[in-house]
Amino acid sequence: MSTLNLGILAHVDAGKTSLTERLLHAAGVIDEVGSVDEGNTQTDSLALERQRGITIKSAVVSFEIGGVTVNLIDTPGHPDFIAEVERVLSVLDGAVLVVSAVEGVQAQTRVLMRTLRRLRIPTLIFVNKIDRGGAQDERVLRTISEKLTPAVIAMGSVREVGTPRSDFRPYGAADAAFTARLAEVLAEGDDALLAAFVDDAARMPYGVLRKELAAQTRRALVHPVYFGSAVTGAGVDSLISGIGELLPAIEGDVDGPVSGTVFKVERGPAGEKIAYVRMFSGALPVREQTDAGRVTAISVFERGSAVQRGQVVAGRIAKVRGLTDVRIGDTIGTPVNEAETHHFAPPTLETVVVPARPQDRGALHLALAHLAEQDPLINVRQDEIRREVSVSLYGEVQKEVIQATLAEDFHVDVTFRETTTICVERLSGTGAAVEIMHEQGNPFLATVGLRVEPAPAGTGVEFGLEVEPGSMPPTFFKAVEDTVRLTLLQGVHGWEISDCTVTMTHSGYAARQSHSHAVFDKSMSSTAGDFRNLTPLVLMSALRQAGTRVYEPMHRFRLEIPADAFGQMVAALARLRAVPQSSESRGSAYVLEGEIPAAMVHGLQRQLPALTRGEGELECAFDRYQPVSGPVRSRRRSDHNPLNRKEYLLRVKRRV
Ligand SMILES: Nc1nc2c(ncn2[C@@H]2O[C@H](COP(=O)(O)OP(=O)(O)OP(=O)(O)O)[C@@H](O)[C@H]2O)c(=O)[nH]1
Ligand SMILES: [Mg+2]
Repeated sequence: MSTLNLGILAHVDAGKTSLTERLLHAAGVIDEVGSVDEGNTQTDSLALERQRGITIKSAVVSFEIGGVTVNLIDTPGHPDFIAEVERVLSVLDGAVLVVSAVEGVQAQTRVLMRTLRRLRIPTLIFVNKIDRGGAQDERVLRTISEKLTPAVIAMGSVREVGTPRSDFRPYGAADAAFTARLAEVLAEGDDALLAAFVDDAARMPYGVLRKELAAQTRRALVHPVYFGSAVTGAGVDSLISGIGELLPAIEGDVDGPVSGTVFKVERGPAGEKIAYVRMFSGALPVREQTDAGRVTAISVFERGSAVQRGQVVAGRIAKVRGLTDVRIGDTIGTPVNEAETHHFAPPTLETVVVPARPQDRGALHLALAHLAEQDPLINVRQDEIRREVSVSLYGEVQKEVIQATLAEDFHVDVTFRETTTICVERLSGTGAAVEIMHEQGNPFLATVGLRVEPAPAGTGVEFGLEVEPGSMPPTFFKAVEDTVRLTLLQGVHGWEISDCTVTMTHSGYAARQSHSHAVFDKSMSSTAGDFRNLTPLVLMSALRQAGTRVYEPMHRFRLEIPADAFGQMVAALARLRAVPQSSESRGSAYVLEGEIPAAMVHGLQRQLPALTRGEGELECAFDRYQPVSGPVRSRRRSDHNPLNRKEYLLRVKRRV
């Protein structure tokens, strides 16, 4: 049976979870439609989700359309939980992007659509909430084609938009304007069709156009647009037909090599690890030994929830138990594609987590380790000297969720220190340094030479050799490379250098030897430790020579405020180091767009109600990094400073 793994994505509150509920109902999986507001939906099943009425974690449910198993993944829309969306993207065959007919295209809508298009994920657009007062159909369609992509085709029209009676009527062969639009848009993506179109657009058979529409939707060249309401159910049947007709159902290669991706990890009632695996090829049976452990149980998503099975085959999604060492992003079996793993910006904030009761320190570490399994980007870090633990964050809502989860699931009450931004460091030029064994106060039995060069943003750290790979035992090279990567987590100013090329230019070691009749003598022969200790000194000196600059994260903002609040708002923005780049008056409101340092976003959120009598609306999304002007904040950890040679050598000596 073929499968379609379908993601539902949108800006927060657009109606993803409500639509998921409707789809399950229409497919006959549930008898009654649950409601987010009453906290009884299938996919918002966590207590916190039900209390807050927002989705926090991605959730999988399953239904059937015309012989195809559709695994539907409901994702969170709040930007603080974008990491959940990121992990899901690699397992999708298609997506439905939900846009609210009232709010229209929003900040996160653009971020998501940009990524879906870059990854060429076939995507239908569903304009939701047509029943609500203020809903617009034509205008939203126009902004979709202006702000998201011009390659869109409305699949029908809306009657009585903005009223509870509103409904969606799909277009057909008899709608001349629709077939003309189809021919026009599809001709853009297909030369043969273009030639036929130029010849005689009116005579193109409808069946051909419809087939071509499916073909081009599957190649993510065009995006059909549906309208409806997750609350009244209007348009939902048409959307379901569209999912069946236009998105690609996959017949997986069951006999191929075993290959799957882990996109979610959770803990079961007894604390056991459960990995959500999407299989791309082959079959994974119970009792199979994998790198992460032996599979003890498998439940495959089918008609609603997951049912116990002896194996999971290509195309399907299953909950797999027994993989004790598994982590999010892991591959089971052979890797499928070397696809990029980061589609969105990493967290830009961090905060120190403080247990309310000092005796909870141990419990806190354990709890955070569990949370990091489910959310690797929270990136738990410890400062041994200050005895502090800090986590990375996307925003204040995520912080509140972490606090509530620690209290409810782990019984650890915590507070947070002030939230600070995570900057990055980038190289300004090229630098090189070398330390030769037995020379110039190099106390280690190792020779290491390194050259560092800047690399374009987003390309990561590349480590290469300019010395013969056979010139040293592989473990020594590995020690150098591992230490290089570790050291780059804290550049000259203590911020991560995430993009650069490091080349090893010199190498040397003392071969294994000993005094006659004695055993191996560490003082005469190199060990991996010599390389681990020497590398930070060399690398830091190369980095200092190259020069580094600190960059801070910047967000794009869009503010909608009452016109009379304009003057005060502009003054407040200036205090927050925000730069408005455009302003537009819309009746009695003003729309302001521009850039603001990530550090100031929370301040703006806090001041907004007072500045606008509670009427202002703010959307923010990470945009880029910008060099910090003025003094830079250093984040160098107190217990680790290879920049200070004397102190560093003393510390290494003390440790040995
Ligand atoms: N009138 C109307 N309200 C809707 C519709 N769809 C959703 N809502 C309401 O909008 C709010 C948000 O709905 P959700 O389904 O939670 O939205 P979501 O996109 O899942 O939100 P997050 O997961 O938190 O990003 C709830 O109060 C819903 O009742 C709709 O079609 N019409
Ligand atoms: Mg939701």
